Amino acid sequence: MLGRPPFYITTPIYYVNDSPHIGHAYTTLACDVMARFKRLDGFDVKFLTGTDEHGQKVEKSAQAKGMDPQAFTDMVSKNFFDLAAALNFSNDDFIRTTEARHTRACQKLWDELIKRDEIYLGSYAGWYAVRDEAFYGEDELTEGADGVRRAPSGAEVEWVEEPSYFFRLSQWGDRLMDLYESRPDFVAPDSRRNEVMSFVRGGLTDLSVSRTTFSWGVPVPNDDAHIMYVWLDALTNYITAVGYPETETGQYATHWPADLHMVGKDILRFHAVYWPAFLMAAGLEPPKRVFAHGWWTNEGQKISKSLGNVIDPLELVESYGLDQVRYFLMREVPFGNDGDFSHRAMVGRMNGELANDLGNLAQRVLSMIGKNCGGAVPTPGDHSNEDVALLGQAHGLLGQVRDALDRQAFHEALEAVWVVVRAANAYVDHQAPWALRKTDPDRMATVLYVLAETIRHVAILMQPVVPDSAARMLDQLALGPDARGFETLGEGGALVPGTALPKPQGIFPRYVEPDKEA
Ligand code: ME8
Repeated sequence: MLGRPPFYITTPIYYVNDSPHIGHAYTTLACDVMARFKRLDGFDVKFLTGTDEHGQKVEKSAQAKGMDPQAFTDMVSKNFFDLAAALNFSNDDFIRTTEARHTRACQKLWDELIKRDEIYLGSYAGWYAVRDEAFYGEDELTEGADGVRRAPSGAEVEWVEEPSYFFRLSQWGDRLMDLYESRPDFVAPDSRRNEVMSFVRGGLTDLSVSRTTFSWGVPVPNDDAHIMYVWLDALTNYITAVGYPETETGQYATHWPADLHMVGKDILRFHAVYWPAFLMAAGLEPPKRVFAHGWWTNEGQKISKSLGNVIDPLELVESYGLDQVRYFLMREVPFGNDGDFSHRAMVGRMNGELANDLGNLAQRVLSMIGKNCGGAVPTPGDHSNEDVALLGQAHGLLGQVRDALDRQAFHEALEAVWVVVRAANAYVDHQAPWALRKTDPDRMATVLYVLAETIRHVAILMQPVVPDSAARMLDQLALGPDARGFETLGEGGALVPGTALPKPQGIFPRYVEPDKEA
């Protein structure tokens, strides 16, 4: 196929039982950074997010509000939709599982599984946790002092007995193990891959895939008494959005299998075990990769509604600034590990790295150019070894960032950029262009040119993480929309001496504690 290679990335679709919080923002942000990077790197990206609107949990939340489930889901789904705009997410599609396109896809997948004898009618008697929308075996439960039985996630379980269709999951263990073994990148990070493999190795039982005791879901074709189990419904969103059941044409043909399903560690089993089994059973390709990231705590405490410490991403943006929050979330913890949100850590990164390291560098260099080079890109002379070394580091960045992001190592990508930012700061101090102004103005011009080129590389590569701020840095270098893609990195897109530059302005403000403000 000629043209741009496809890249399809998805977030989980979020339950509409509650408002979006930092965890939801985090997963979608990670996908946004990937999507923006891949677009700049020449890929034909499809970036999907959306809301999971069926099931008992959502039905109960609607009842608690005294609302009709559809009206309730319309209301809550909008909060997730609006979050995408507020956090500058660049998703190309927003799917809602109550849409007609999705019902059609689910029912078609169901028919296919029935046709292939992968689903049969039986009856279920066992434990169910509404909060997780998951079935649990007796051996997985614990009973607290209060006599309440709980799933490993802490969710309360209830006994359920009802007629149910089952998916023959027990038949898929060997083929799933083959998938994990033949494609070591299928589940990441490695520690999670090991968990999934030991779960499957432990033996799989058939999975209940329909419910009869409530009605808020996709109807099972040809059996009105049943609605589909919400996870079968929800997982199908990933193929609905590329046009399933049409598989020969359209986005399914170009973009399936998905390159990356990004999920939190809580829902890995559904994505790395059930989902590939459903797909393979229907004769469809499993996704290429599932990455399970860690969970955030708030000032060291588990985030929960009952503790009242849920972090609202919009409030964070209000307090610290959008790009500052985006940078912090991607930089603070090795992606995959759990992370702790604290005001101290947030301000540390914001002031130390964005305001001091990068903001000051750009401000110093651009104001020196403004004052001493007639406000235009200076004309460089011969390069010294130090110039060549710094430019070499800047030119090498794309390869490093690409390699890190292909592994979803966002923190490593940012660290690679910061190695260059710190080198540029050391170079300014060492070259002291302010002193050269009188003694050797030609050398000053070369030094400032090398620095401006370095800043150009940093700004272009920071676009996926801090899109607005990077755009302002590129504006200050008078680089138009066509001069911001990765094809301009390196010498080919080098700044043209003599180009007039606008008056520089600070990009990353320092955080000042409200009580210390003048
Ligand atoms: O599970 N830290 O939806 P959900 C980091 N509808 N991420 C967190 C988090 C935290 N403290 N809390 C939540 C569902 N998340 C299903 C998904 S997909 C076919 C169906 C993030 O609203 C993380 O990505 O409970 C987690 O997997 C997701 O929110 C769960 O969102």
